[in-house]
Parts: sequence; C-alpha cells; structure tokens
Amino acid sequence: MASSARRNATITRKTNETEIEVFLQLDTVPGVDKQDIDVSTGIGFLDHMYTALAKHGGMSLRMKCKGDLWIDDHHTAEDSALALGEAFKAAVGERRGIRRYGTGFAPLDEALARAVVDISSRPFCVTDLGFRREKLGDLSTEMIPHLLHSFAMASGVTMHVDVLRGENDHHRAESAFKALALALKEAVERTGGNDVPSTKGVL
Ligand SMILES: [Mn+2]
Repeated sequence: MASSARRNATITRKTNETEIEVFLQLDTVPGVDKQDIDVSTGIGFLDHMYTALAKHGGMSLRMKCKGDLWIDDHHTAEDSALALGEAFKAAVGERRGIRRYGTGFAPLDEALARAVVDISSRPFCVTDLGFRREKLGDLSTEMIPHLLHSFAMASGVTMHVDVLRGENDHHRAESAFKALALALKEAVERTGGNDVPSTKGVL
C-alpha cells in the first residue's frame, strides 16, 4: 500500500435487530481532504459521540443504523459499535508501520478524560466513567461502557478509558469519546516504516 493511500473500510451488518452501514476512513490529508462525517443512528446523543470520535480522531465516518428503538437503545448502541469496530479493524489492515500505542487526554470544561489504547489484536476494555444520570438524551449511560467494550472486541484494540473528574455527565461522556479519538489517532499514525511493532513479529 502506498503511504499516501487513505486507509478505509465499508462494513454492512444486518440482523433481526439492527441494519447498519458504515464507511470509515482513518486518514485525512491536510489541505487535500475534508473530513466527511455523517452519522445517523436514531439516537441523537450517540450520533453526537460518534461524530466527536471521528472528528477528533481525524477520520471520516458515514454511518446509517436502523435499529429496534421501539424496544430500547441497547441493540442500536451495541451493534453500531460492533460495526464501527469491524470497520476500524479492516481499515487498519495489517498491523504494520503504525505507532500501535496511543494516549489521549481531553478536557471539556470541568471534565477530564484519559484514554490509552494499544492496537494489539488483544481486545480488552476497561472503563471508569462514573456517570450519575441514567440517560443522556435517548442513550442510557449504562450503554456507554457497553458500546466501548463492543468496539474494543470488534476492533481488536486494548482500551483503557477513564473519566478522571467532571460534574456534568454530558461533559464526562464527551470528554471520554474525545480522549479515545486522540488516542486512536495517535495509535494508527504511520511511522513511515513497514515493521510490525511487536517483539513477537506479529500483531
Ligand atoms: Mn448487549
């Protein structure tokens, strides 16, 4: 792959509960590309979070999800994260010539979040988000750790996401997604080399 090629993937995922189309592009060439972000899951707050993830991760993201929202938000939140994770994994492709590790800190007013990731093919997710509200808009706060876990499993990324402080749960959530965006952006960054960043020789 030429180093100037934009890494991207298209995923479609259809079950009896959700129908999802995702296009994800990791690279945005400054001065050449414009980030193209258009997310529609039927859950406004979730759209807001995915949009923040793409924007601050330097990605383009088009996502359409038609889920069984007449039941609740669970399948839509979980499955959209699985599809996004699959797209991320496919877009990264062979784990070569990338930084592999990434760290992000993002404040949002009084809230501060930290995300540390490893594009390891060893999916793991630890979160400490500390929400007090039950819902943010139409998204249950319990679905936020769940969807981050789903993303980690599908993408093969090890993720630790902690909200270190913050009074407002909207701020806490948004700072978490922004921190994750910054961490992922760093981890997928090309080193200019072609080696596998592992002593095992394989990732
Ligand atoms: Mn579930």
